[in-house]
Amino acid sequence: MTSAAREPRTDTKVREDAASGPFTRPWRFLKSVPALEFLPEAGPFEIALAGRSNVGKSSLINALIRHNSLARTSNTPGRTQELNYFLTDWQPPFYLVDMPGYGFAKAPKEKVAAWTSLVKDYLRGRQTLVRVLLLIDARHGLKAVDDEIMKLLDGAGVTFLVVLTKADKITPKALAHVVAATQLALKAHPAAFPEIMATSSESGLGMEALRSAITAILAERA
Ligand SMILES: Nc1nc2c(ncn2[C@@H]2O[C@H](COP(=O)(O)OP(=O)(O)OP(=O)(O)O)[C@@H](O)[C@H]2O)c(=O)[nH]1
Ligand SMILES: [Mg+2]
Repeated sequence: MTSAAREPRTDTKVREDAASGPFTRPWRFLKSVPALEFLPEAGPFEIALAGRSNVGKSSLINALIRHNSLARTSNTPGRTQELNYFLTDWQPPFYLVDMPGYGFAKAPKEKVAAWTSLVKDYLRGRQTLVRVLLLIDARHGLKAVDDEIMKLLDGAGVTFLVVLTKADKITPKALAHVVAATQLALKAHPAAFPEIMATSSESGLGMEALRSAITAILAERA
């Protein structure tokens, strides 16, 4: 998918305090979107977090924005069941979008099918979606369901950055191994950034680098 919304913008300027980044600003929850018809009016850039259920999407949002609980998290896969929009007062304006997970979840089959369709339709069709952070559990690496989503993103022309999560749960050696294996697999995906990020929402590993990467995405479009 191509759209003017993904081109650099000329109508907004980066704030003068750009060095501090949007993640030092106060964030708030905007709305929950259970179906595409409830999406907010397209305008601000959107950066969405995708990944298997329980991979740590909501936790990563909280870690990025330095908030304990703005995005709801749980031990049970299937916690987030709608597209949840978060925003701050940054220029250019943008939304972080927390998404339901794909793959196994502890929820009724029909519900899982509905939110999986919602996720796929959103990823394929949202014009203002400028980047997907594709979260992969560092303990498990890429799975077949991730491949399916990566192919969808390749087909839609939506660039994605792979972010390994829960890096605190494995040894540095195992982490290096999964980083190398993942980077190799990404060569088959034209929409993937070749570099990936290793993070932990628990320890804060990689969080500043990810904040900078997101700030850079916005600066490119300012
Ligand atoms: N040790 C560790 N645990 C984490 C980390 N990130 C998330 N978790 C835990 O993993 C579980 C799932 O986290 P969530 O953030 O709810 O995951 P999610 O991807 O939003 O899950 P769904 O909304 O169900 O798809 C929770 O028990 C978190 O505390 C991390 O970096 N390290
Ligand atoms: Mg969640």
